[in-house]
Amino acid sequence: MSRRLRTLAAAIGIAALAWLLFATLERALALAQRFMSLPEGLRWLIGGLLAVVVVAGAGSAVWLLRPRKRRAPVTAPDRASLESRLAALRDSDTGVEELRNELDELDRRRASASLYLAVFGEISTGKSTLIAALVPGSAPVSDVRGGTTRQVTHYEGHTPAGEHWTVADVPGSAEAGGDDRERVAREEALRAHAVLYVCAGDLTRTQATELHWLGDFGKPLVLVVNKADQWTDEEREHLVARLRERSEGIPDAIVLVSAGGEERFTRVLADGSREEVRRTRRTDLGQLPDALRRLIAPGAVALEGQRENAVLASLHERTSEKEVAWRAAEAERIVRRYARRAIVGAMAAVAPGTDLVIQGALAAGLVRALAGLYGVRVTDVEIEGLLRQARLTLRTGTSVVLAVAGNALKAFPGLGTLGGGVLHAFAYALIFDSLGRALAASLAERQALDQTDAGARMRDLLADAGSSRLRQLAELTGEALRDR
Ligand SMILES: Nc1nc2c(ncn2[C@@H]2O[C@H](COP(=O)(O)OP(=O)(O)OP(=O)(O)O)[C@@H](O)[C@H]2O)c(=O)[nH]1
Ligand SMILES: [Mg+2]
Repeated sequence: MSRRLRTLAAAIGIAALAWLLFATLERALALAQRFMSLPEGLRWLIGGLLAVVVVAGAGSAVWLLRPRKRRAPVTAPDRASLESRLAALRDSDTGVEELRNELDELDRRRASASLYLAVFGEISTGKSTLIAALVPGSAPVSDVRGGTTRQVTHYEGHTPAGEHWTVADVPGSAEAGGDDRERVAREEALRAHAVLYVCAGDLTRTQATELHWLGDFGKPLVLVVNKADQWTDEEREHLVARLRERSEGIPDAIVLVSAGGEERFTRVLADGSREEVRRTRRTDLGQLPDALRRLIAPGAVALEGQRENAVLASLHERTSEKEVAWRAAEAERIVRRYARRAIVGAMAAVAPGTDLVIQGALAAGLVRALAGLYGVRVTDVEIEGLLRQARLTLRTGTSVVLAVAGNALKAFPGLGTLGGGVLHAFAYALIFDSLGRALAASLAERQALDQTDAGARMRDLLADAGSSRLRQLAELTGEALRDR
């Protein structure tokens, strides 16, 4: 179009716009005049309705346009407290070496001053193919369907801005039976300064959860939608709009790419023979290099604090899991030790036929040992209160306990050969085991000595005739009596 024609078109456009504005103004004035001539009641009613519509419209606009704030990253404990917790666990031999190694890796990466990028996402979304395009010269990726990448592989190269970086290819998540590999992938994502989260279409619920999880750790990330070659322009636009809504502002950018890769198919030739054909797809990284440049612009040193925070927060969770497991195992050992003493005590002190009475000093020792394990302070008065309640429970539950013990004796006839009093010995094993387990569970959950809660749990356990538990108690009783 020539310049004169363009000027003419612009002039016509401006005139049409002015005319439209004038017509709208005239119409509004006419409406206002008609409005003023209405009876006063009707004027108030229409005015009120208009006000409601305007306020609702403005409210919706504000809500839709509100800035999406990134959630505050999870808080991490300070390094010293984490180290002392790991040191305390080390004696317990519960595989804490792996956690210590994580701290060493944290230091190693900081010292290397290299920027780490993790390419993370579900299986077969094209992560390895994308890395081959991002880090030219990296080892070629095999082209098998699903579960190709089994471990973390690092590729060294240069960022779009020319700085040194290390890109991690990790196993895909959501693979059937691939929980361990998924854990490895997640840990690597947390170790990186920034993450590319790769998907190949709309986010599934699991992918959305994964993305939120990364967001919670405050990871700088780009959502990469791969295999864009499969969609029309309209579908791509629609997809990006939908992803923008579903990802709730977590990614720093959303970009569409075609990582490329190879496709294979079988061609039938004119003579009826078949031929395997391999074809390389075209790589189109679109806006990804720009988005990446912005993502890692602060550099490894500036992003280090955030990275360290994510690793320490994850270590805190993993350490807590180990502590819980270690305490549970330790509680089990304590309960077993006291149940054993109760069995021996029962044989020495209880004449067959007498009521079951909790052996006070022993039970108090059990409560103190368990409270100490869970770091809960208990007074003598509290212990006495708990034992009083346990005795009351027993007074009404003696027949239940003896019935359970009687059944156990029948089920494990070997116990009968150990002589008289075995019924009572077994009953005490059951009582101490129930009291100990009830208290340990209550302390673990409430971090306090809650008489009512522990009492209720104990009642349930006393009546619990589950065969594996009874078998363990029968074995303990037999062992304790033989070793006497
Ligand atoms: N259509 C299309 N297919 C692609 C594209 N990029 C990768 N693929 C194909 O997707 C499949 C999986 O690619 P990979 O790179 O192995 O995927 P991955 O995410 O590393 O897979 P895992 O390691 O198993 O998690 C392969 O068949 C690739 O050829 C793309 O841009 N378009
Ligand atoms: Mg892979």
